[in-house]
Amino acid sequence: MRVFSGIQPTGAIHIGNYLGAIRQWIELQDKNECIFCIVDLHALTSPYDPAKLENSILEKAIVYLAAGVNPEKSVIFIQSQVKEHTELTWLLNTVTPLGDLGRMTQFKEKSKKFKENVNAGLLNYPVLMAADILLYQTEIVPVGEDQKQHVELARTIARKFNQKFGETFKIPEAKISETGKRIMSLSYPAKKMSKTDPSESRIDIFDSPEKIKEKIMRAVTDTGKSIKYDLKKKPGISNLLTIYSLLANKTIEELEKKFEKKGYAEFKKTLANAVIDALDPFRKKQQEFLSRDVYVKTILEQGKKRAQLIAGSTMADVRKKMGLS
Ligand code: ATP
Ligand code: LTN
Repeated sequence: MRVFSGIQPTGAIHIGNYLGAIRQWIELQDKNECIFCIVDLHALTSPYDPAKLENSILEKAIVYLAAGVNPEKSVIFIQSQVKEHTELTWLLNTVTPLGDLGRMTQFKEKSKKFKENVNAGLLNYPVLMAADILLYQTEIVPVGEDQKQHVELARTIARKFNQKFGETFKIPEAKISETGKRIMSLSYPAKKMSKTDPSESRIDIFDSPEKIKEKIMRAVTDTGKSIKYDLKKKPGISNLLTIYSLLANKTIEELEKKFEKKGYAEFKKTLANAVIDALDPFRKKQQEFLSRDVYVKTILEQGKKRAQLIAGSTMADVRKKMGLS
């Protein structure tokens, strides 16, 4: 099956991105044809520093590699280097219902978050995402829960296009991890962990052991004393239990038992050590790839060529179907 997913290059990759998306990518790459993109064009819709973008992109390629994306099996490339993404976006805009775009949760949230810059790109963001997915005749899109609505819209757009112009696109399906689909912020357990929120609210996958400890010890917990999974009454502790369980490969029940008679402080200390251990290999690999930037750039260059071949072939079909020469 063809798999496609992407992450925006601005901001550091956190354990929400890892547990919600990247972990699924690693599992899928053995048996599927995977394409993983660094979606720099999407990142332009939120405030960013142009002088830092190139470096941010390279850092993300290193995250993909350090987290286990294997360039021998999967394609890794930069969205803006394959021009078909922007070309198809325009064409898909002509079949996308405007009302659907205004109803997207991410658009509503980001319009509030970046009040001073509610640009049209923010509204059209899901059309570019649909172009990313449909260009590659994608069947599976592994993402976190927050992106489900966008994948649904990509399905709608694909269906509309196929109806109007004839069978052209495969209808993709979102793949969402049951347990890691929504890791919450350490500071506001009611909100998802996010790249664009303050650093103390998230654990980045390359955070130092000291930082991890500090952030976990400061994480907002709930009233009461027990270490129990209860999303309604104990969202903070439940989120920490989920993180622990996924990173240390232990069940929530096992953890509840282990900490039955223990307090929050001891739980957090043990959790911090578990997170540090789980992320340690990533930090080591990051160091290795940082000193091999020519190798990383070569992978991106090869990825671009492989992506271009598929994207070019889909675009030729789309242009023909739409009556463009
Ligand atoms: P922002 O919140 O600023 O938009 P982000 O942290 O969501 O950024 P993205 O690049 O938008 O980062 O997301 C990359 C992938 O990570 C997507 O598949 C998304 O669904 C997933 N993801 C993001 N945050 C979480 C989270 N808190 N829990 C689980 N998955 C997440
Ligand atoms: N919008 C996604 C990133 C993204 C993506 C994609 C994910 C852009 N294009 C295609 C899957 C498939 C986000 O996480 N914010």
